[in-house]
Order: sequence, then structure tokens, then C-alpha cells
Amino acid sequence: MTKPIFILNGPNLNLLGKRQPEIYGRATLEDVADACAALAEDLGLSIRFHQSNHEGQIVDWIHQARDEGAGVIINPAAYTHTSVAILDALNAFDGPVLEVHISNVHKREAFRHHSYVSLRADGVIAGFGTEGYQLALRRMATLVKGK
Ligand code: DHK
Repeated sequence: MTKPIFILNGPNLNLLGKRQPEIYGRATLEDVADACAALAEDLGLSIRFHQSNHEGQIVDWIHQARDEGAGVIINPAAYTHTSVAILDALNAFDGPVLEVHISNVHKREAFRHHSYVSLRADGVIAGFGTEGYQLALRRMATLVKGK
């Protein structure tokens, strides 16, 4: 079994399903975690699924992934557009990194069009709703098994 895939979620995603459902949908983060766990099992992968509203906690999980993770799937939420610290942490991680956004950030306000994380990400998924996590997981399976 390969090392786990870290699936990391940034601020306000704990409110998924309740917060602006017209943008982020009605599925909760627990629904997303459950769907990812089921798909990971089908793909022969294991996952560690986390969410935090705190930038430093996300940095710490990326550091943990350096030793314990095969890949990182990250929805940094608002930190996408602001966090050099998360970019630096991802630059210190050697495996594949996939960036997920539930909404199509390019259709939204201009400040959401820039992503620090995209400077490191091997692929970006945006605007596929919460299904984007499963698409990212399928791609991650290809990337970690192709190694
Ligand atoms: C989630 C957020 O919370 C926003 O700050 C980002 C992202 C977009 C998403 O679409 O998943 O701008």
C-alpha cells in the first residue's frame, strides 16, 4: 500500500452545505470526506482528510505529508489567493500536488483569479463542485501509481 494522500481544506470549508449553497452546493464536508474515502478504497489508496481555519495548521499538515504522504490534494479556500506560507510548504513537498476549487474561481471576483498554490500545483480543478475532489483523487491515483 502506498503512503496516504493528504486531502487538505482551508478556511470556511467546515461550513460547506450551509454557506452560500448557490456557489458551493449542498454537500457537507463530511459528505465529501465519505465520498473520497469510498473512492480511495476502490482506487487502492488511503487518505487523510483534514480541514482547518488556521493557516499554520495547514502548513503543519503539509510538513507531515513530507514524511508520511504520497501526494497532496488541497483546497486552500481563501488562502489560495493570499498564502505564500502554504506555497512555500508545498514547495518543500516532493510528491504530486493537485489544487481543487469547488467554484469556478475564474468566473468570480478578480481577487480570486490569482492563486499562489498554482505556482506549485501539478494540476488544478475548478468549477466541478464537490465532484472536483473525486476527479483529483482519480488523477492522483495515476500520478502516484505511475511513479
Ligand atoms: C473556496 C473558498 O472559500 C474561496 O475563498 C475561494 C474556493 C474558492 C472554492 O471554490 O472551493 O476563492
